[in-house]
Amino acid sequence: MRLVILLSLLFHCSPSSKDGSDTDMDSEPPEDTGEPQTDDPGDDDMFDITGIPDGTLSPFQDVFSKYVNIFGIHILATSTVPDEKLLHAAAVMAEYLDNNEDGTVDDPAALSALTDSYDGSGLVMFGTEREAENIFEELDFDALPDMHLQDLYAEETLPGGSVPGGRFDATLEEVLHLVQSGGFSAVHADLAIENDSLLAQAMDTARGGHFESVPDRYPEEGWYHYDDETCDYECMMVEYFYWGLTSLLGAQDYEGRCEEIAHEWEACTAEQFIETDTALHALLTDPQYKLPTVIPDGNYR
Ligand SMILES: [Ca+2]
Ligand SMILES: [Ca+2]
Repeated sequence: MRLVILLSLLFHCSPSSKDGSDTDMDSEPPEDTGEPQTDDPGDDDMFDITGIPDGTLSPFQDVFSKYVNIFGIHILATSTVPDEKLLHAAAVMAEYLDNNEDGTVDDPAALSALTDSYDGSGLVMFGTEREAENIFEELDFDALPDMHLQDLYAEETLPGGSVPGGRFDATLEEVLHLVQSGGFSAVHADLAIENDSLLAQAMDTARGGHFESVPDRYPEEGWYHYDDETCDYECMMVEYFYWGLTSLLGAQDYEGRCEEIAHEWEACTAEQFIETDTALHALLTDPQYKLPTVIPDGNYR
């Protein structure tokens, strides 16, 4: 499983560094033609694909050609990404943020953290990982805005959902990484991606100890034992949150999947998760965090 939480090359780790030149909303939808702005996400316009808007995102115009704006979060895609897959990612984004699909983002503070920190947040979509690598080689990173970004590839984006006995729809993972790391964990101290937060404590239990880096051997008693050496402690926390929430919501519970992921995560059905990881389960279901309770299905409103 790929481990990129954020495009580390693009992601700057300094605290919120919004340069003050933007007002909160001015980098928003490209076609703000004076029509009533789409506060109503049921408005079809929310899923209109346009070109990359001028303004903050201009430096991306050489690379990406398709754009959707979901509640202020940018989704940019290269020309090789099929529209259907871009729209699937957009719907999943909308569903994670407005999980009860009533048209209002469930946790406005989390959304604000995503849109107002740095130069905003975005999902960057490429046709393939190969394409992304080729583009990164050419990119002038210094010219890009200081954004919180997550990548997703069309080759792993499955609008029809995960395939029993086959591939997992990575949209559910990568979009969650963005929304959690820049949103949920940014505004709720218990979920913070830091040592000793309740999320960190739960993870230490799940791994069978506190490991700043991947141990030679994980203790037998753990159920989360990711072994990617490039994934540091913070990265491990983002993956852990993803495993927990998607397991709780049933996304990992299909033919062949538990076996496929067992080397990394052993609590793959909701039942197993609730029984095994009581600390994370308590966190994920605490109503004060307003976390998603239904796995996105790619259909928003
Ligand atoms: Ca809502
Ligand atoms: Ca839905």
